[in-house]
Amino acid sequence: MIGTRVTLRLRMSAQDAHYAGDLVDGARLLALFGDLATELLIRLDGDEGLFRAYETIEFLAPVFAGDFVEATAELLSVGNTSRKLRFEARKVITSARGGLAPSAADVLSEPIVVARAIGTCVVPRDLQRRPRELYMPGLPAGPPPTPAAIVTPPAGQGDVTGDVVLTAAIVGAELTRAQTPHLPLTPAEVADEAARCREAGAAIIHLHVREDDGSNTQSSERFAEVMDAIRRKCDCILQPSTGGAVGMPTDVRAGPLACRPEMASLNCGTINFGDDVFVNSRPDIRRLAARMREAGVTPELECYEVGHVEEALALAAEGAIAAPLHFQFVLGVKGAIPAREDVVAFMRTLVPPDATWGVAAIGRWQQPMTELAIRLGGHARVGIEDNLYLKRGLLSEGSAPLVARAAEYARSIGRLPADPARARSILNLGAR
Ligand code: KMH
Ligand code: ZN
Repeated sequence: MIGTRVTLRLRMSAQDAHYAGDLVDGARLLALFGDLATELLIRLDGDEGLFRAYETIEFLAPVFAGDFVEATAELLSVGNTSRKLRFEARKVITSARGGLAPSAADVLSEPIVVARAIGTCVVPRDLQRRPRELYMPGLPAGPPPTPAAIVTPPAGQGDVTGDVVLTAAIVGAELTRAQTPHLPLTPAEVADEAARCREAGAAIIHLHVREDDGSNTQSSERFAEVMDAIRRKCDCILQPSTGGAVGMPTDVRAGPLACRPEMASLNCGTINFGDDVFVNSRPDIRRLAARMREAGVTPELECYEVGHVEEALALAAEGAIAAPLHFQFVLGVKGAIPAREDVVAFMRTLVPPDATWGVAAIGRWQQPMTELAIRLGGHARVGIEDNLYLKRGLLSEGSAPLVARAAEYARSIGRLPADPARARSILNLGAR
């Protein structure tokens, strides 16, 4: 099964120390990765397989004799004979230094990542001893499927090999040209940027609009103007914001619903938003949900906290919104839930089996959380609304490079970026 993990934990002995100062050599960690790959392949294929190549190897911190190292391997994708794996080794106990007894050691409260790698192993077809459906549930029994069959099974929550819906958040409401010269403002600029993002792999444009001077507006006329300009350039699903900018009244925020877009964001609770408060009272959420229902708009349920998922489920139980639900876990807003792997792992357990979910993470967490969501079978939103930088110190030239990176990652683990038609089917747009 994609996502399967195996773990080894062992103590580095004096025999493992190779360099001065009891330093363990990197090859020792690669031997651990090799053992992990072997175990994973045996579990999947009943065969040890062969290691073919490492794509990346990073040595990130020193390991000494006496350290306890925990190493994991995770299955990223499965081809006809190839199995792509991600490895990570963490130091969990370290021998104490600096004048203490030689037998002193400390348990690390935060494990230290000492090495990471991605590699591919091969199990020849005639040596594969497990039926393919064991690790590709949902695929018919029989001969191993072609790569095309692996990447296009029917959509669904557990569909980790299905297409991924990428959303581009290209304007936002809280950022300015002073922060990035790549913020599109005019209808023509926004439309060009939407088309670039579609080209890069986005199916949905999450949309805020501005006046030409950069000020925020939720005017339905301005939304209509920008949406028309986008539609002339590309076929993306348009998802206007009903969050607007911090401090806007709810009725103002509802402005774009007059344009009857296919989707719109519906914010599911109040949070501290940096030093501001982003207010979404329960009555206001219901008012916006009712307006969306009247206009035939599918809400994307923006959840910045665990309790927001519960609120969305309550809305569904009341009949204010219709299943199947589509959740966006917005992670890393200062004052709300952090962007962490265990948060995603937990939040996805809260959504109903027929729901879809994605992750939108703020700032430097955008890339790792996007990749995590893609690995876990979710969808993802990227773009300069949430993150200005391609990497530390390097502004992204608009949102398209961020989309392209997410799309490339998805393809690298066997998931294809959905085009808008496929995204409509995955998200059941128009079926509510
Ligand atoms: N501008 C943020 C306060 C949304 O688009 O629905 C809210 C926001 C959420 O951007
Ligand atoms: Zn927004």
